[in-house]
Amino acid sequence: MRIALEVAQMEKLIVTVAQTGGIHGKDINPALPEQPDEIAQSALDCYNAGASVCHIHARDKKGHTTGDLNVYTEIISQIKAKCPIITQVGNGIGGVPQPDGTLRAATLEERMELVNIQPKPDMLTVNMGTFEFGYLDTFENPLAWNAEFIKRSYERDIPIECECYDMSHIFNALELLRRGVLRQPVHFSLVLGIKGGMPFSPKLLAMMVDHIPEGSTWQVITISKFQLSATVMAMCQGANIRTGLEDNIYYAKNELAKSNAQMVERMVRIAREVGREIATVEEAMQILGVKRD
Ligand code: KMH
Ligand code: ZN
Repeated sequence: MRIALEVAQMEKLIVTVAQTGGIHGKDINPALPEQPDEIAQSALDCYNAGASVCHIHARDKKGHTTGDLNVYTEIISQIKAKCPIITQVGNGIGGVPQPDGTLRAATLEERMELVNIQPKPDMLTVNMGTFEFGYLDTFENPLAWNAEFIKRSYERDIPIECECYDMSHIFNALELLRRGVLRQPVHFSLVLGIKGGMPFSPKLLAMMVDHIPEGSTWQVITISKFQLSATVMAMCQGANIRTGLEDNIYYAKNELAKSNAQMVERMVRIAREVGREIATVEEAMQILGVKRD
């Protein structure tokens, strides 16, 4: 069991904003940034509010999720032109619309291409196991494919964040660590509340945290109704924060969030109130192992 740390002994807190996501769009919250200029402007607003990492998904001109590398190029270039926030591309891409109106999961081939984005993203995520993702049916993340993705990312000096939706995903990460594929410290996102993965409960979160190696960084991702309470609970245990419209379109019950920056501002405010210091981009780069050319 982990021994609790005093807040004053905790590492500086990294705030990630997941602004867009790969599933829902402006149809359910008009403030969700879809186009590169909107994503870059929102990233700047979030940086000014205290975010040091911007988690990215790409949309085409119609707002549909896309794996087109040119769109990622545009997004990352525009963000870099505005502020130094760490750019992190989600390797799930999301649900790509089909002619019949349904969504298909992005293919493993499309997703592997993300290791080639130019300019280089500062970080990439890896989803640590295959499971039935609520909206998309099977979300394929085979261990051997993940190992190859991580290997190619490290070849470009791009650090990885591990998204774990289930206990078994933590053990998949530990297996890749044992094989020397993943490097310490591992950066974990503990994702609770996605249909098909583990639901959110304080006990399930505590069980996950108990199984990550000492020295790892972690944050909790929960969607919608538990996001605020779970994130506050986690920050009091030394976790980093992820917030934003990818995970939650609401600011409060029945009240849509006005912007990603509004979500960041609240989390920074609460973190400061509980005594956590917010990491600058430079500090977050150091903690996450981000190296720029
Ligand atoms: N949508 C989140 C629950 C990714 O983009 O690769 C998980 C996520 C992973 O952000
Ligand atoms: Zn994502």
